[in-house]
Amino acid sequence: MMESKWVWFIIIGVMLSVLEDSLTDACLKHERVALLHLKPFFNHFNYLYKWDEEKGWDCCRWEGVECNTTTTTTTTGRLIRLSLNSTRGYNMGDWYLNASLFHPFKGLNSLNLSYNSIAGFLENQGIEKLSRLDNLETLDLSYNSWRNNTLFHMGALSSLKTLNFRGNLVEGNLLHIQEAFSSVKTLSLQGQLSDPDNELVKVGNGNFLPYLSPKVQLKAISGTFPVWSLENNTKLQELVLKGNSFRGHLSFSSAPNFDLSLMDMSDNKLQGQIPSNNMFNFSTFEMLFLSKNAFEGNIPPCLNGMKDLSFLDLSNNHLSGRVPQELIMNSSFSILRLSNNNLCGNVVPAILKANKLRNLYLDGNNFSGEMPNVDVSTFRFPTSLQEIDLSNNKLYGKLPRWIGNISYLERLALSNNNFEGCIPMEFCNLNTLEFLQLSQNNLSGSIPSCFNPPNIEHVHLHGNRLSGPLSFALYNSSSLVTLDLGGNNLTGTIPKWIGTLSSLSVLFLRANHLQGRIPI
Ligand SMILES: *[C@@H]1O[C@H](CO)[C@@H](O)[C@H](O)[C@H]1NC(C)=O
Ligand SMILES: *[C@@H]1O[C@H](CO)[C@@H](O)[C@H](O)[C@H]1NC(C)=O
Ligand SMILES: *[C@@H]1O[C@H](CO)[C@@H](O)[C@H](O)[C@H]1NC(C)=O
Ligand SMILES: *[C@@H]1O[C@H](CO)[C@@H](O)[C@H](O)[C@H]1NC(C)=O
Ligand SMILES: *[C@@H]1O[C@H](CO)[C@@H](O)[C@H](O)[C@H]1NC(C)=O
Ligand SMILES: *[C@@H]1O[C@H](CO)[C@@H](O)[C@H](O)[C@H]1NC(C)=O
Ligand SMILES: *[C@@H]1O[C@H](CO)[C@@H](O)[C@H](O)[C@H]1NC(C)=O
Ligand SMILES: *[C@@H]1O[C@H](CO)[C@@H](O)[C@H](O)[C@H]1NC(C)=O
Ligand SMILES: *[C@@H]1O[C@H](CO)[C@@H](O)[C@H](O)[C@H]1NC(C)=O
Ligand SMILES: *[C@@H]1O[C@H](CO)[C@@H](O)[C@H](O)[C@H]1NC(C)=O
Ligand SMILES: *[C@@H]1O[C@H](CO)[C@@H](O)[C@H](O)[C@H]1NC(C)=O
Ligand SMILES: *[C@H]1O[C@@H](CO)[C@H](O)[C@@H](O)[C@@H]1NC(C)=O
Repeated sequence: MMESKWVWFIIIGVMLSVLEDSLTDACLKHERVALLHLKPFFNHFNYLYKWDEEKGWDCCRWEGVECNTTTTTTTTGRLIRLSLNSTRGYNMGDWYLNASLFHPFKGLNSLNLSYNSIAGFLENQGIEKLSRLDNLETLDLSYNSWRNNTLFHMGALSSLKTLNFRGNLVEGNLLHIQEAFSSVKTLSLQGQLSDPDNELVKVGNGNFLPYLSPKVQLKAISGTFPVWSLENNTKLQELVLKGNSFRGHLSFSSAPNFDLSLMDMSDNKLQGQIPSNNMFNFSTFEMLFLSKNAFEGNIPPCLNGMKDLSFLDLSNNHLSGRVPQELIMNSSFSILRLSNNNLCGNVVPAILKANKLRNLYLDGNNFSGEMPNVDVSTFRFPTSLQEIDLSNNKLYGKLPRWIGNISYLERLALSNNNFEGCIPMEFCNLNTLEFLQLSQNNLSGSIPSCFNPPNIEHVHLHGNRLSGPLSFALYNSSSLVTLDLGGNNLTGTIPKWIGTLSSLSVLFLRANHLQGRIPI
């Protein structure tokens, strides 16, 4: 008995060691050994204790390790992704990494070293040491203590496509490091750690996040607009220099001739007019963000000539004058944001003919005009609209009934204008509405009792002259989070159904003539 048991052990042992390097789902031995050499440097707080101790010899099943299951040869290696992010622990003190430890991973495609307090490589090693990894396409070095010199040598990584360098200790004038980015397709040099992330994402439905995620990021960069970043870099597709301190005019010394589809210069200190000559005719632009600068003057009509431009953000500048009508009517935009400037004129006729616009933000300007009431049975509506923000302007007149025909409207903000009259019954047709803000107008009459959009989340109606009892409007709105009806002339008792709104967390009813208690 004893003897045969030992024989089995030996046979299994031999089989394992023979199969080990050829099993399709198992890691290669030399890669496992290399991982075990790395482990002590990244195992603070015992993050990686499971690696060999619990998960056994198949390193492809270890935390943060991903293998290519279709690789059969040992020439490229099997390990393709290594995520060592946050494995060192915060505040462990800066340290220097031995780049040679990564050399065995010949097939490595993606390496994540973020949040590890790495200050650099060991003496006589530069980032170029990693250039032996000729399959490396994604490198995340964010939130460490890398300094300037790392960036200077980034060019050595010829296979690199995406580099995240956010939150490191790089500063100074960028002019010297341009050659470092010759192969990187996405260049993003973003501002301080404390900057709120991608404020723009909030305006839409979040779909733009992937475009905006910073890929290369530096701290506190200043100077004039870095024309060089475009001129000798014809492969560049996205330029994100958001949240820095670039000053002066946005200007180009020669007719642009490149592949740029996204430019984000928002949150800088650029000033002067937005260039209007053909120097700014980027026919390849799909997204252009110039918000939070000090641009002044009129919006140049040439922006309308960028036929593929779908997202334009000029908000939070000092732009004045009228908006070229075509910008709203005939452009290819799906998102147009001109909020918080000094723009004026009657924008209503253009809005009525908005063709492809999905999100329109014109809030915080000096726009005037009256919303006309038209024959709802024949009028062609701007049906593409999903979000409209016209708040903080000087619009007036009655709320038009045709708003109820904008079938996919999700957000409607008209607060702080001079609208008057009733909330039309047709608003009850807005079945996709999530956000309604009509506060600080002169609206009167009662809230239509049929108003119960199934997905409504926020309703702001304060500061009007709405009257009558709270009938059955919103009584069924389990998604309602905010209900602000303060400062109106509502009467009657507070209905019991308010206590049954399961998501409600903000309720303002003050400054009305309502009676009774708020049911809890
Ligand atoms: C996996 O390996 C196969 C064969 O070597 C290769 O064609 C493929 O590109 C590899 N996949 C990745 C994601 O590296
Ligand atoms: C590392 O990053 C990946 C991807 O974001 C994440 O899923 C994982 O939890 C992170 N690891 C640690 C230890 O935080
Ligand atoms: C790297 O890890 C960080 C932290 O977990 C994560 O936010 C980031 O998305 C990861 N990067 C990649 C390229 O997966
Ligand atoms: C760096 O790692 C390599 C490979 O493991 C090793 O041969 C070398 O001695 C290490 N260098 C230092 C300075 O520790
Ligand atoms: C672009 O390249 C040309 C030719 O190599 C060179 O003369 C010029 O200075 C470069 N421009 C910039 C801004 O680096
Ligand atoms: C912009 O460039 C496109 C093609 O590159 C051209 O057809 C168009 O006429 C130009 N527009 C202006 C205003 O220069
Ligand atoms: C804008 O579109 C309207 C029809 O929708 C058309 O009549 C008008 O000519 C267009 N204007 C321009 C400048 O293309
Ligand atoms: C707003 O426009 C009106 C004319 O419609 C003008 O009288 C007023 O000065 C403008 N206000 C601002 C702040 O530009
Ligand atoms: C607009 O909505 C009304 C109902 O409020 C409907 O009678 C009318 O046919 C709609 N018009 C169009 C063009 O869809
Ligand atoms: C509000 O509308 C009423 C008429 O319905 C009018 O008398 C009043 O002046 C308006 N108030 C303001 C502030 O426009
Ligand atoms: C509120 O409604 C009452 C009648 O219900 C009316 O007498 C009063 O003038 C209204 N107040 C305001 C500010 O509209
Ligand atoms: C990066 O290092 C700092 C301090 O070490 C210098 O002040 C910067 O000028 C330098 N930046 C560049 C681009 O060389």
